[in-house]
Amino acid sequence: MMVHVPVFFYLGASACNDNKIMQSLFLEELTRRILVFDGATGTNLQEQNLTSDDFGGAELEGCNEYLVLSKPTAVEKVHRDFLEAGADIIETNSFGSTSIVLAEYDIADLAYKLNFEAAAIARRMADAYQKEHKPRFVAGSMGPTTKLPSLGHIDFDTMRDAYYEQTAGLIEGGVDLLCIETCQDMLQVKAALAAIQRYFDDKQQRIPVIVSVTIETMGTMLMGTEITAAIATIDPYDIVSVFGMNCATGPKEMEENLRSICRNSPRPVFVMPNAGIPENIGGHSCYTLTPEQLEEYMRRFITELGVSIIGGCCGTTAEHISRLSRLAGEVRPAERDIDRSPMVSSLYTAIPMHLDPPPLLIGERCNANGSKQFRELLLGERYDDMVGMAREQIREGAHLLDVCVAYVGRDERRDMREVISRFNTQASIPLMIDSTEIEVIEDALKLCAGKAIINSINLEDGEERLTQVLALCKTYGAAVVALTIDEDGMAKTAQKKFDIAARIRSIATEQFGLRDEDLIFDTLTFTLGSGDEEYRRSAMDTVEAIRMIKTAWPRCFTSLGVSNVSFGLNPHARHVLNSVFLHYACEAGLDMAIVHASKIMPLYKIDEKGREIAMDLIKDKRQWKTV
Ligand code: THG
Repeated sequence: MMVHVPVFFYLGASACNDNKIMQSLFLEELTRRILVFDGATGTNLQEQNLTSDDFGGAELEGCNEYLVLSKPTAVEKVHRDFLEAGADIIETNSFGSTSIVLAEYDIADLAYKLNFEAAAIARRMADAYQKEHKPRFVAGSMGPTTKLPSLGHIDFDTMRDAYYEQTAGLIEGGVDLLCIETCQDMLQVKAALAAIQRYFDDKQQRIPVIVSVTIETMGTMLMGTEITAAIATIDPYDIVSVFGMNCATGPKEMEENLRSICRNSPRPVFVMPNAGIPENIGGHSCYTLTPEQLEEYMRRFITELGVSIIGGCCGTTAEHISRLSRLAGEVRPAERDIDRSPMVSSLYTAIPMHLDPPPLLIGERCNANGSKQFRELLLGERYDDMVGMAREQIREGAHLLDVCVAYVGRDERRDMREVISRFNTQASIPLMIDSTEIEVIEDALKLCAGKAIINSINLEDGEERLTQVLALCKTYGAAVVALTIDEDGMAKTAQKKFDIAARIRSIATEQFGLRDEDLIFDTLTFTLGSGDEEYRRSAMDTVEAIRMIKTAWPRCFTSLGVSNVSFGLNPHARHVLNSVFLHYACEAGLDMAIVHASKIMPLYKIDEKGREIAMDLIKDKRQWKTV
């Protein structure tokens, strides 16, 4: 879907409905002009030829973050040079100031203090250069740490808590915004965002947040994440005001991915390239991109792609920033054509939630209740072989995987962790977490680097459990399947299904700030295979409710567990009925379906007789009985 949106629309129309963030002077300035970040901190500290004493002793040598205590004048000089060059925003010298990184120097306990001091120094410097027509801002730098949670180097909670401490130090030290930068692993970004959200909730305040990912020369993030997957993963987080990329390469190598960001991310776009890819000159690695060259790339990025925040990463000097500052005064960003199609993502790739033609196929076989093979692997704790089943479903055409490990007598939390930690890196497609247990769902979300879907919520036991899961959607940036079940049980009529959907939608959007596109309604698929009188008309009600939901809220999604419809029939009849039912539901607006992908047949492959019998069954044509 193409929507023509002027570049600053996202801010003007309120990126979120929180007044405080709209009062941010930084975001206001961004609607008026191109803003310029500073250049490299690390390389410009190195230029000063600091001694072991400057670092506070041999054991701390190389720990740039400690300089805010041991040699603050060195940090001030970097800030001053960039402010003199015209930078609107300076970044705190706190890239590695989480307890995770500082532990390598045995100073993990100084994390809060180092962040606070880094912020305070930058604040003082920025304030000294503050002018009414040129406000200066301080961005709190939050680096990726040295650990990759998707590879199991660190668990989510430990990482989140370390980022929380960094957030507290930076904000209490006086930063205007936070910059989660040089991101390598989207699970790391989620941990940082969970920390920041928690801090905002605890203190009832918020400041703008930038997320900036690093795309390596191979064209993906270090963990293999494509740019569209990173965009999809960030999309649900309304605390993120700006999205972009920095580091690893020069501007030339960034162009294609930057184009994707400008096209697919609704937020203002940020770019901070290195001064080229370092070249080995006389045994030293040198950054060789000149200020003029950087300026020319940036001019195009602004005027052709619509980038609105620029700066420099490794190897960029005050001279580079001076050029960019002058450029910013001369140009306006291009208007962007933003494609706002909602996506889900794995660690690696993104896929639209509405395929054209539909449906999005959700593999049903990684379900301990839905597959004997999967259940037996689970009982044997053959977790790696379960990955094999996931991969088989991908080969068979699944776009997404439903994962259910609930089995009586087993520890579902442990099984879910074992399975999701593997699927996250070893299955390439997005995941649907199929569980009714809040702890199981949360454990799974802490291991999913992409934007996942929770399966499912309903109102069977009232609103309490439902609201707990909706809160998880916000914290972990997930979409959710909502079943049309309420306190009276499973809705049978189309109207009742629609009414329950409406009730869930209003709770999700009004109380939790979810968007229509985060909601996937499942209007319940009962079996027609048993001949049970009560359910003879059920398929029509299910499909009619899909139509009503899609008509009322076109941005909401719909899904069905299609194979339920044919329980009790022989395998061939099941495949025919499932396929015909799926086709029929898609005509009414069904977006996705949980299926055995390889067993779904296109209608033309089903003989006419089979199609007719199946349709008669679906439409409850009584004459079918006598055929
Ligand atoms: N809605 C939502 N989630 C769901 C369902 C739904 N999750 C579970 C289920 N329904 C969808 N998944 C399946 C999985 C397998 C089968 C049916 C639905 C199935 N399995 C074969 C059987 O039981 O005969 C077993 C095949 C085997 O053992 O290999 O039919 O409706 N939101």
